[in-house]
Amino acid sequence: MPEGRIVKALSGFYYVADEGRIYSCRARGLFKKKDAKVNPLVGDWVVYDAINEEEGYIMEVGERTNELVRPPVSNVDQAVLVFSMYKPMFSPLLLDKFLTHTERAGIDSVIVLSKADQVSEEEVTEIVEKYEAIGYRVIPTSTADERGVEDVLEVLRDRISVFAGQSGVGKSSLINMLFPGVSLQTGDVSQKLGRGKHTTRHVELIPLAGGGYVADTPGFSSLEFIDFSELDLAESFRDFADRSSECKFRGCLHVSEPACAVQAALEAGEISKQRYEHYKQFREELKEYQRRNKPW
Ligand SMILES: Nc1nc2c(ncn2[C@@H]2O[C@H](COP(=O)(O)OP(=O)(O)O)[C@@H](O)[C@H]2O)c(=O)[nH]1
Ligand SMILES: [Mg+2]
Ligand SMILES: [Zn+2]
Repeated sequence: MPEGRIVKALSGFYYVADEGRIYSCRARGLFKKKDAKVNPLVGDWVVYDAINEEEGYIMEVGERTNELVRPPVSNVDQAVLVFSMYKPMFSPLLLDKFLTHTERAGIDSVIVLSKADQVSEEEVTEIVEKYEAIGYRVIPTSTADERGVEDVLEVLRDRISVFAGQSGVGKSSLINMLFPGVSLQTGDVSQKLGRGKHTTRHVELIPLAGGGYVADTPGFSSLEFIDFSELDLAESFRDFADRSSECKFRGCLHVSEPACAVQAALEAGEISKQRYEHYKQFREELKEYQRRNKPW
């Protein structure tokens, strides 16, 4: 039986893309996966049974590499984190926070520095070098001179991407510059209207001319440390995780443990003091979240 990818889900139909065709499929109830029951999600690879050239049934849902709740989409290859250099000002704290969430979700990140035309070259370079040293791709862009277009198109190619970033950073402008005629839903607006938070948002994967898909709804709108343990948080800092195997204690949280490779790297100036400060701040937020949400 053929395999395809769910690119849209609406009113009980799953739209499966396969070799340039879209089949509107029904699912035969829920699928058993080990002991839990799973519903098909946009992004899923599925085995389907076509009854004609337009319709079919989903027979099987493939293993997922990851799964987001808002928007409900699976198998995301990367988050494109859009951060503007100006209005709103670049916030390393917020970027580090987004990165903890993408790492926790098991999704790679590409950092786009938008509105690069508004600041000096030095300011841009400093951020590029800092985050590339940790292992993230960083692309400065500007709609004023179409800077970065080729680089962003290249990283989007053949992958499933979800855009993320505060309201006003230039997500819609960027999408318009990259793909004239394609629109990104304003998740921002529906949240202001009080929707979006509790309802399952509709999401659609938009196929890109060069191959790959972009989710039409921005992701990572909630940045609370839900579903994080203290160790999860430590592991969500790539620069720490790279060194933690050299810490004396397994499960080291890099705070006051002896023979900690992360604290040593911090002393040696190999880990950014600012990143470490953010880590400690997020630990407090995480503990506060856990206190507020105790089940007793
Ligand atoms: N100077 C400059 N302004 C930009 C750039 N990208 C977006 N903007 C402006 O920033 C504002 C917010 O952009 P928008 O795309 O709506 O942001 P979104 O809320 O993230 O979708 C708009 O006024 C845009 O014109 C850029 O590269 N350079
Ligand atoms: Mg927008
Ligand atoms: Zn350690």
